[in-house]
Amino acid sequence: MSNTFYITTPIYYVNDVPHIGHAYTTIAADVLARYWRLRGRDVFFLTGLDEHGQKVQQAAAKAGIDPQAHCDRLAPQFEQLWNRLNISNDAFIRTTEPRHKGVVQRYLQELFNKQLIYKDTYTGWYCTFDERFWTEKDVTDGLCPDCKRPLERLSESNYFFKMGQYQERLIEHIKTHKNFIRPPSRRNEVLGFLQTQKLGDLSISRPKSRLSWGIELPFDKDYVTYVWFDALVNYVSALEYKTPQPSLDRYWPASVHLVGKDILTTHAVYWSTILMALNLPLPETIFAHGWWTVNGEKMSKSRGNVVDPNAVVDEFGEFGVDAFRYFLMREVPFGQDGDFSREALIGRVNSDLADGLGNLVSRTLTMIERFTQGRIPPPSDAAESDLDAQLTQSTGELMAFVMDHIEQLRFNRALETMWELIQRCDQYIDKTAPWTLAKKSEDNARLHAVLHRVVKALELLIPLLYPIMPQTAESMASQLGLSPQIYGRRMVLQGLVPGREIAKGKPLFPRIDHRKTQGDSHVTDSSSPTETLQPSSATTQITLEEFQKVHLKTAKVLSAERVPRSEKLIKLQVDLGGEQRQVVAGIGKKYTPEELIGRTVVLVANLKPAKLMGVESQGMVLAAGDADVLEVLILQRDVPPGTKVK
Ligand code: ME8
Repeated sequence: MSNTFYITTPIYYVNDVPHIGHAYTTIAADVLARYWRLRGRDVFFLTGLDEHGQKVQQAAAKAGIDPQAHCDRLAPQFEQLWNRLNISNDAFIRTTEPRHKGVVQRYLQELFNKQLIYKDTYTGWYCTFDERFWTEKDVTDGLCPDCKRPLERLSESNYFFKMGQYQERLIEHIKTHKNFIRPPSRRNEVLGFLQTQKLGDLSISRPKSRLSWGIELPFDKDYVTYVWFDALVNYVSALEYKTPQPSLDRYWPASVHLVGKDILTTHAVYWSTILMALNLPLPETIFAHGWWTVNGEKMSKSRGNVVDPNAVVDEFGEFGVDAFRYFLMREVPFGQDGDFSREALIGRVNSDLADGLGNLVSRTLTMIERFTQGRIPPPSDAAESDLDAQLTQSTGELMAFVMDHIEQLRFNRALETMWELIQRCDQYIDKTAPWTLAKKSEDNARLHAVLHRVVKALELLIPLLYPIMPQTAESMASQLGLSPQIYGRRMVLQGLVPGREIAKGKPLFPRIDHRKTQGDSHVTDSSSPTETLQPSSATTQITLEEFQKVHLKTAKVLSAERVPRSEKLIKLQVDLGGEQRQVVAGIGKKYTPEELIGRTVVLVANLKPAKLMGVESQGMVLAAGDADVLEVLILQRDVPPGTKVK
């Protein structure tokens, strides 16, 4: 594997107000950049702005200013937001920079010289808003299929790039490079389109009479280049002047172009064929992620529901940045669509961050303060108990899974797995009961060993948490006396030194009061979330015999679909080990059918069959939560279907 890692985000339209969609792609890119830096790769992380085109020209005219001044006025809102969200990009490109323009012109000239660009007259339906022509078959009632605005019939001479001639080569490339377009559903989509439709040539110019705000064609002064040709070239032009030389050799081809699903075709088809024409290698991966809605609705200026990340961070105070980063990476599988709501964010902050991670760190620190004079206790030479061995083993195994998940862009599963370790640490503490050991002076060595082991597990967790929640990881490390140092966007821990003082500080995440209305301060008590040192005792006790009446078994989900007309119910076909069952589960608000397929869940196998909305259910899937499902119990690793759970 090459030791470089070049990651890009789309360059966003300067005209837009930055919102959670832009933040999503940029945070995901940041996670990968931070992760690979920690793993020792030579990372280059690029983001930036797309500043040419009709919309910018129109907006500048409306504001009565020069387009360049208009861009200069707007660009800082993106740069400031990335700073605020702790984005560790190595460079920020703007397509109005003279050196970028020079590279675009050089490439245009090269293609023109190779006769891969020709002039032709085209007549078609044109959408001024989307700045594009539509073919006859796309258009109904003279309206733009995309924005539904009226189209104009336009005839004009333009320059065309011979994109069509690369069709077969592109199909072959996609077929032979399984990671080129991801996730696989998107790859199939692009392949399907390329295999059934003839790929036409691409108009890469606009007459200045219609649009002057663009890069002039080097071979015809009456034209500027099409904004997408200009924009896509940023991925290589930046390597010519934003990094130390020789950087094209060093970083190209890109490791990952992260994009939203809206711009997959421009990347997978336009960009790939342009690169072929320029004799440059294609990127290793183009990953198209899903789309965020807000409270179930499409986000748009006209609906007035565009979520400004600054406002989210402002509302949640000093821990807002990491809560926001956590939420976006945890809430939906990368590649699928997601829905943003304040309630969902608060739910995650409370259950995962305050009660989960925050509580574990806080109870560990409190025990070290109380039982070992605030100093990291030494490990023990004594033989490990089964409990110890289990924690050590699962820490190692789980962390290997986390790395694999991050490398495969399964950010939500990486976090799920980290939270499994948090849970195992909690269980280890509950079972070893340090508060009982502390009462008996002869158990001092055991007490020390137990607390040491918990800190050791956290020490391994911190670097993996760091790419997603850099501030939290740093604060955890400082509080646990691990002396984090930041070296050029990488965090290095000094390691676990017995005897070193811890520095218990403020809780990592306070609980938020759901009931308060937006705009209030939502922090219930910034000094202390509900810290649970000892597990709470159960209210109603049952005997083992009573419990054994319930048959719990693992079941592999073979297929899943929504029950029609129900928001909540999902119908699953599961393999119970030689037996197939149909189960209806009320988990549809939290899960999509796709993300359940192939997962191993836990089933109450001897529950009387019942009908839910007329659909028979032969069992019950276990899930955490009360009225609302928070999380289905999914096994981290596959075990044979039908295995007993006890
Ligand atoms: O398309 N959910 O810029 P753009 C998820 N300039 N991601 C979203 C989103 C949403 N609701 N809304 C936006 C352009 N995004 C071109 C790109 S690249 C050479 C040129 C993210 O400002 C997502 O990454 O419209 C999407 O692809 C991108 O913003 C579009 O940004």
